[in-house]
Amino acid sequence: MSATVQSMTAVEAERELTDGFNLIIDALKLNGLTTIYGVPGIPITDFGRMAQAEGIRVLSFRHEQNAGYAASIAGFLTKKPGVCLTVSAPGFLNGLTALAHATTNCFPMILISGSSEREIVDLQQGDYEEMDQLAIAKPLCKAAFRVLHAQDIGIGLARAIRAAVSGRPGGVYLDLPAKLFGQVMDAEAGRKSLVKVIDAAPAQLPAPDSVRRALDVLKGAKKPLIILGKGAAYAQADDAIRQLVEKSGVPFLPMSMAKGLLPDTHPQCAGAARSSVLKESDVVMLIGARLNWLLSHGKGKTWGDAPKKFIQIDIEPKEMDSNVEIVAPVVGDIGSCVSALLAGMGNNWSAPPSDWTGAITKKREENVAKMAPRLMNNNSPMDYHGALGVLRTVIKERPDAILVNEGANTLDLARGVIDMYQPRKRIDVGTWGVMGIGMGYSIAAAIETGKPVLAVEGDSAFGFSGMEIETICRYNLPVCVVIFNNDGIYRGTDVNKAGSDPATTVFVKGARYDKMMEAFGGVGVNATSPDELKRAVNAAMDSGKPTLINAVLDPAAGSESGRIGNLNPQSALKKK
Ligand SMILES: Cc1ncc(C[n+]2csc(CCOP(=O)(O)OP(=O)(O)O)c2C)c(N)n1
Ligand SMILES: [Mg+2]
Repeated sequence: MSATVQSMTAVEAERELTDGFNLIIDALKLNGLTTIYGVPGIPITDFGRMAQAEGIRVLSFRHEQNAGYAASIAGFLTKKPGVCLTVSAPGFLNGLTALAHATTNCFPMILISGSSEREIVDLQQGDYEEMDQLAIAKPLCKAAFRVLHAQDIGIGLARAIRAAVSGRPGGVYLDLPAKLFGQVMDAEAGRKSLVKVIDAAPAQLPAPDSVRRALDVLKGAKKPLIILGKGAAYAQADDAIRQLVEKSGVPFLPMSMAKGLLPDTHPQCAGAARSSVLKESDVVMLIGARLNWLLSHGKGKTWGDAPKKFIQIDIEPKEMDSNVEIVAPVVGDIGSCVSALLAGMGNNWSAPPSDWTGAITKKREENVAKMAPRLMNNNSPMDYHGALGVLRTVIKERPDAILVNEGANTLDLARGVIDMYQPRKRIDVGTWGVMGIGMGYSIAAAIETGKPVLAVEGDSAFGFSGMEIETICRYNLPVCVVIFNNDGIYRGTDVNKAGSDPATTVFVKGARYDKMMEAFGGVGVNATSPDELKRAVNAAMDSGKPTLINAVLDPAAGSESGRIGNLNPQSALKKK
């Protein structure tokens, strides 16, 4: 054989082979998963490089937890699993909080972690980053899979996708041992082994009887209320939900991340009359909302003494009767259930009694009027209401911007003050009230939607993911971070009376977070009054330049734990 023929044969032979690296990339692309959030390192560095070279967008973060939160919210925003990629043991563990968060919040997400040599890990012989990751992930997610052979990559990813998005969505762990990446197999057989998932989240139609029962209960109501949860926002059944609310004439209350499904300024929105409608309603229809702690479990003082009937629409049958009796369970995907209810309502549905809707409108108007002057103050240093009055207008003028929000007072007050106008534009701490979602969410929101992002962050909340402002600058994302800097957790005024260490809830006084942003080439602004804040935020939203605004708040502004101080256990022995 001549030298040329020889090398051609070698090329030919190579062409007919594929390997784990390529099969994973091909499987992801085949299923439309073209964005990865992660942190590189052994054994996935080359995988990330190759994925990038093959047209997958690979966003490198500074910490896996933030990449994980990004993936989780990408899942919420797109109904496709968000993908987070990490190294073994420590990287995996860093991503795990976000995986558990995704599961708790019903966001579809796949955490893909490289792992060490099975033979050594299982004999506990001390491998590099040794850990039985699959076993550890299992209780924290909806499903967990490990792929050992290249020919199983297609099936493995297909199972992960289905588990993440079908039924009630959640987090899935996919364990890929280092050896898998380099495993070689015949290219044709490899192609055939890939699986394109057809109809990953099949519609689940509600039983006709359950729909009739729900409508009968709703029809009999004198004081009906609809509560929209983030499951309703996730469903992307926006038109049907709006039609159901409007056709029924029933007042609605949006949970935090359901705000904007119908505008907060909608005449039927009872957001500004929340405490009275919860107490006084007689029939409550929950749409993609759970009766967990955020709704006081459907009982107790919050819900008043009047007897209540609950109708619940949820894809998960086990959700029914989780806290109180559900007289009309409707199990199915939100889109199908809402459409079936709409169809069952017919054309002569009568609106709820006007003394009920009128009383709510009156209450709402009173509360809005009470709030209005506080939102217009120009105090310096700022208080929450002065600063939020500005941001409320920013979102009103830019209803398609995405609002990210975390903190205690910063969260609770922003949720109440900032009206939302479009679905899935408000993303926040979710079911756990977790701090640390801020920058990961902001990055994913910008990447997945292409819309400008406004992140309203408590100074403590920001600290959990603050290093990712480098990531924001690196990818030049249209993110404006506003830090409500009150020098601490809840307040900056606590004093430790017992020694020289600072109190546990306070930070460095007068910190200048804006200077951090400048270190990475972003725009940093120190804003000491609502007027300055307004100018800075508008400039950032107009320019789309990565910006961080240090909003100087009165350190005494804010209360313990924001609006949930009642959840703090109290010591009977506490010194007065
Ligand atoms: C991961 C995590 N750790 C700790 C907490 C407890 N926590 C609740 S709110 C909060 C910070 C509140 O301070 P800040 O973000 O500055 O908001 P402020 O009330 O001062 O506006 C903390 C640490 C949490 N919710 N999540
Ligand atoms: Mg604070």
